[in-house]
Amino acid sequence: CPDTPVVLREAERFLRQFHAENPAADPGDRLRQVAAEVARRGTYTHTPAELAYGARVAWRNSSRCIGRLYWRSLKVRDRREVTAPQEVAAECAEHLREATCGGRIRPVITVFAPEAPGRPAPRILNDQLIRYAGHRRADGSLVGDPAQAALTALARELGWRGGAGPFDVLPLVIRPGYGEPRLFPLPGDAVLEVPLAHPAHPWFAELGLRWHAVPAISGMCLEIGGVCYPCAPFNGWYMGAEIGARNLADADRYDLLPEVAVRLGLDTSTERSLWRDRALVELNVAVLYSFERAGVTMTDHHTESRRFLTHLEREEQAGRVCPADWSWIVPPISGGATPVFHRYYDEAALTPAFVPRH
Ligand code: HEM
Ligand code: NRG
Repeated sequence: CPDTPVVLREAERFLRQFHAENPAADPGDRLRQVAAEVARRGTYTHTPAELAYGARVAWRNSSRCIGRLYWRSLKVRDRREVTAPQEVAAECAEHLREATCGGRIRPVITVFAPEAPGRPAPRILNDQLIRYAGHRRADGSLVGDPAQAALTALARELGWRGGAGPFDVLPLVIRPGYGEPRLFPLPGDAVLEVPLAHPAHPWFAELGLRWHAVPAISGMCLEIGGVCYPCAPFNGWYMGAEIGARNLADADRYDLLPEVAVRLGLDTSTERSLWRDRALVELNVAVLYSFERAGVTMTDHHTESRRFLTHLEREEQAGRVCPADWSWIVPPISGGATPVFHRYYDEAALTPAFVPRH
């Protein structure tokens, strides 16, 4: 948490920006009020309007996010009064129900209590609200998502007795401001999943693959005007390639390319058959097809790349810098076939922001 002079400087910068983009009353009164509160408490309380604006602008400033065209539509759930782990867990489940909306996914953020001097905020130790366990077996091999092996081990230490399969939804692990983390299984009605099938290959469904409908990041800190909200899970919807070209394909994740290639009858004895590339494409076809069939919102990387360039144009027209990180914006398949590949971007780090939590 920043110290008092930094809080004050950041607060002033944020409030001036808020008033410039939301012209209303003279910011002078608000600036004086905040200065007095910071002098007294070492921090200050955002108004609901400042919080909603700050969260939307943090999305707008997320230089790794290709999905920013709709940044104004983010629904902000103000739950700053909530600190108790069981209430945080219940609100996370409600967040997921509202965000999932039967498959018509809506971008939502729930903002829990901020850090304050002498009052540490609760934290969700999961990096997303919904993640699949990575079970380490006695022989050292791993079943499920290797990226979740550490959290799965922690959940087990805390008493989790979940399954041993490849797609077991992890419980939430929530640490209060003071004290030990506790486990909270997600209620079944808060988690929508999509079984994966391929439009042309009936055998694909037999692989038993699935993925959750909503990516809800819970491991980043929302920073607004010198105030840190370490517990502020947010979600949009998936771009198919996140699942088809990374989660299911990366060698250190589900590593499915060899199996899919063999089932496709490809020659895996030489790289020059491009079996990896062909397996990747079919895996991505299956992901997009399955989400559409299930009526779950998902975008593809070609459409999203075009939308992102529209977003850049709009930001430029509004007289703003739109920071972007090429290495994250360019999709992990067919990069050069999307328009976002063929240019450079501003790399400024602007605030408000989502920052990796320390
Ligand atoms: C990253 C798409 C909504 C904030 C990303 C990435 C994609 C993406 C493809 C790169 C992920 C990766 O390579 O692992 C989308 C789409 C959305 C959406 C399609 C649909 C509405 C949101 C929302 C927020 C957000 C609502 C915040 C309010 C971010 C941030 C990152 C990111 C902070 C970087 C994550 C990190 O550093 O690990 N997004 N996004 N996005 N997005 Fe979005
Ligand atoms: N690649 C990660 C999710 C990262 C963020 N992506 C989004 N965010 N679409 C994965 O789970 O595959 N979002 O807020 O929609």
